[in-house]
Amino acid sequence: TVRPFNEIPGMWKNSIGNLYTFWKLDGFKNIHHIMVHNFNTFGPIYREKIGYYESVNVINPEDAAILFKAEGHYPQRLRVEPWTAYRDFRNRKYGVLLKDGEDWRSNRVILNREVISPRVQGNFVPLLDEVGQDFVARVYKKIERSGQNKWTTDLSHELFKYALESVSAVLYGERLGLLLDYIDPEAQHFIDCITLMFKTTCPMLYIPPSMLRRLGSKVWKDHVEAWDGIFNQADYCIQNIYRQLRKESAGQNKYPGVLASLLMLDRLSIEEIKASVTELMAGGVDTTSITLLWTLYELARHPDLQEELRDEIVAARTASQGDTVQMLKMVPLLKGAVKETLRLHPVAVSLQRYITQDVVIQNYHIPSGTLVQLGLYAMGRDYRIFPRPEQYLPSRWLRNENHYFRSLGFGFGPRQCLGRRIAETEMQLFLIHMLENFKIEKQRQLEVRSKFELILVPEKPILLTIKPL
Ligand code: HEM
Ligand code: 2DC
Repeated sequence: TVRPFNEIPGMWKNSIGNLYTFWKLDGFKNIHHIMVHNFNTFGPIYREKIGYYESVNVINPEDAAILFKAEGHYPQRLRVEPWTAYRDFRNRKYGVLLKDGEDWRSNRVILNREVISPRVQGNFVPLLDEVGQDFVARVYKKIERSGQNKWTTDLSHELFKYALESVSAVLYGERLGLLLDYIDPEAQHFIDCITLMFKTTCPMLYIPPSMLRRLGSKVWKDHVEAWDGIFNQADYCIQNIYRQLRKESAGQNKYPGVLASLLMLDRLSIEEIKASVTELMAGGVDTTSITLLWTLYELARHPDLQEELRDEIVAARTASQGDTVQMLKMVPLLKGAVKETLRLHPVAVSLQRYITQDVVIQNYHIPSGTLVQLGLYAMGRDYRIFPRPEQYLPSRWLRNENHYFRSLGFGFGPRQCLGRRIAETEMQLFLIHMLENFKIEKQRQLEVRSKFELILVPEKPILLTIKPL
């Protein structure tokens, strides 16, 4: 017999008390470890309430399947209140990230065509390939300047620039030039604003932004400043393309980028295009750069694997005879490496949906309308789901294994990551170019853990040494 909702284990009765304990445990930074702890305490399902935010948490792939089957026609995630509060405050439109219902769906369908459909992948490859080559050239220069035939550094700043250069190339069809010696202060400011925006979101997940705003709190002010910086820079880039497009009657054969394609398609209003392109630009920086940093960190810890990947890449390069799109179809282990990185170091601590029908999970009844979260970080490290979870093994993701609802780093279904194709292509090309040219090593260093800054990021800097092959 199915047990009632109110019998689900967990600490869901005293939400303010929980918020206080959470605070004392430095829970804002440790939400992923707290979730692991909760699954260990309560089992594969638990209910919780922290501040104003209540949810049921699950960890098993089979339960993820039930959750996504109940997501309905207009899948809805946890609303990130500070993000919508900013837009309401400044009177700006929501983009696809924040829209819901039919409004979300009609926008998403149009964006899918230009951003994630296989049709456009071929357009992105040459643009992103060029950025990858420029990154390699920049690393050679740094190595040369060091005079030691190697370069030891915290690569994160370079990776942020690489990611912004990549996503901008795809969105605007032209290069910003961030990988040159001169650092554009505007671009650097944009990058800093994204980091600040994520960081200041965290406390406001649990304390309503409207309240913090009335109290004139610093975190709300910083949050507004961060989004202002993001929108100003994106507006500037968008205006540029818009003006160009009106001058030169577009045409030619050159791919003009996502923004120009959307403008010419003329199915979304300019304000809607701006809103979603801004989200794409902001969403395309920390996500891919940090995933690449974690991947390099894992490769540095596994020299043999590095060699194996290099062999795969060399073989694919030869077999594809200069056709890069073709080449990307011949590197399954490399793709496995990115999946393996996202298993151990996911960007999103959880995936969530408000379910639109009653379901039964772990023999508990869960009513329609409940926010159900899949603990992505906890799932990736559970030995019942991934044997020897502590080992970095890209070969887990090769064909013969069971992947049923296990590869969820980009989410699932029609509401999954819109930037997924861009991110995957950008990361694959980066790793290909790096492995073709360099060996990655690391300092003697302890394990680096994750901390939660809305997305999960390394708790401390990762120092890598890059040597020419
Ligand atoms: C949504 C992960 C890169 C833009 C999401 C979601 C996840 C995610 C988990 C929520 C999906 C769901 O609820 O099912 C990642 C990871 C990335 C990455 C792991 C890289 C390693 C990017 C990039 C962009 C982007 C490069 C922009 C170019 C977005 C947008 C959404 C989203 C706009 C919201 C889509 C919607 O609500 O319809 N991402 N992302 N992401 N991501 Fe990404
Ligand atoms: C954060 O409890 C923890 O891809 C919350 O590119 C639940 C939650 C809800 C939505 C998630 C968020 C978490 C992490 C960051 C995500 C976001 C949806 C999209 C966003 C996963 C798990 C992200 C990073 C987007 C951000 C685009 C933005 C900068 C315009």
